Amino acid sequence: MPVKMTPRFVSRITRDTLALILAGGSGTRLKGLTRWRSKPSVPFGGKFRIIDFPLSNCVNSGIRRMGVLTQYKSHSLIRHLQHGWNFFRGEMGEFIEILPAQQRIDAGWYAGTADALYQNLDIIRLHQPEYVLVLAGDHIYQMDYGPMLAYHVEQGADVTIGCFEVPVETARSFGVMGIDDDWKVTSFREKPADPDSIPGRKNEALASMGIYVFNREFLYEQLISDADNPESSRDFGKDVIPNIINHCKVYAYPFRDPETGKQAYWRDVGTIDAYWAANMELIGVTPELNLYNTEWPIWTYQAQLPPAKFIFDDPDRRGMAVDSMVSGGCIISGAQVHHSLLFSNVYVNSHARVDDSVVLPDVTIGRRARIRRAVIDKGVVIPEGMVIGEDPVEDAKRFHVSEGGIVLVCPEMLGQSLHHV
Ligand code: ADQ
Ligand code: ADP
Repeated sequence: MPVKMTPRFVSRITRDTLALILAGGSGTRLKGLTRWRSKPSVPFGGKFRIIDFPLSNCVNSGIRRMGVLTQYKSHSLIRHLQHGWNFFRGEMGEFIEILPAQQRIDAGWYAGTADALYQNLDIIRLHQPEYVLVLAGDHIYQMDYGPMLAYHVEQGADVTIGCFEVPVETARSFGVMGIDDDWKVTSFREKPADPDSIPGRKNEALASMGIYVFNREFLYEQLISDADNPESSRDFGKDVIPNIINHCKVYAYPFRDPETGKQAYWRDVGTIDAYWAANMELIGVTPELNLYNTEWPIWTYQAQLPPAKFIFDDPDRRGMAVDSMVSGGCIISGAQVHHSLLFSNVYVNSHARVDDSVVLPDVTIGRRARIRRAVIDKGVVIPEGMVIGEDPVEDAKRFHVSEGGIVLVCPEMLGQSLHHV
């Protein structure tokens, strides 16, 4: 006889959930960092990639059935998933499936986020989930999805949207919602030019995190009706969600830190400035994003590497890193690293100096080079004596210089081609 479940039986709810991670967007504002890879596979935080955050959130929340929808430049992402995310046990009903755009329905690629799901509707149906959790693959945050799913069930919602408060002046880059006293969503506008504020809090607006819990049948119906609508651009934020607000039960779920009850850490590292700043924040004494929280580990792939090494064999060649994070496999040989984040396998040679920079894996920094306020892409070899970050006019001739003055250095900008590691 089937056991009757109460809505509070969260483990049952997470087990009955299929998470679909949207990882197909192009992320063009990250410039050279997304020339050859999708935004979810951009390295972040010294040893992770951005997609590790939503995937780890799923695993840590007890959701072990996942699909990753890929499209744009997915080679690096797929390789990362194969290397690092292949620990699921099929015989226990766990899996991570890669769902590339593959023209299953017609000759088109994924037109928008809703179309990405629509084109995989038969596969989603086969898994028979009770709930579908739609996530973006390109945000940095640590979130237990269990309480959001339980809230969705308790409200009797058709769909629940994760949300947080933002200053009104930044709200136009989000979906902005209005709610009633019960958190039922009464309006939704995607990236409005004139965002509405929260009643009684004129400087704040309620922004969508772009994450949604859907009841299975409700999702199927909406995807099919969206596909039948010739006016639709086939996107959740632009089309599906605004079209259902008036006649369906759509609830907002505020993402809060479970310990403080305050707004939790959430970042969209969509620009070079935001990317640099979010990485640099981690170096601080008590960053908001706690990568050292053993209760919420971020899983990833990393090759077995020896410890970071600091060579200090001569008073004139003092190898050191201060106020910095340095990953495995790095060698700081007679060089100075200050207030910087070094990913794995970075070699900094004698008399070089690195300040306020984010250095991705497998970079070599030549002797006497000086680097300031830069993001150095994976595999770059900085020639001996090169100076970066001291003269914006010179830097702009060779590299990309962001609005905030951060210099992005990619292999091609130095005439170097890719090397695989
Ligand atoms: P955006 O982030 O602007 O807004 P979008 O560019 O569609 O929305 O990206 C959402 C996610 O879907 C990203 O992870 C992206 O990689 C992926 N994606 C985009 N196009 C895709 C496609 N064709 N196939 C597969 N994956 C695709 C959304 C919401 C807003 C909300 C913000 C929060 O629409 O309402 O406020 O997220 O950041
Ligand atoms: P990642 O670790 O993110 O995969 P890589 O530096 O290894 O970073 O390369 C990212 C992706 O870009 C890979 O799919 C790689 O094959 C591709 N790539 C990088 N540079 C080039 C290039 N010059 N020509 C063709 N493909 C490239």
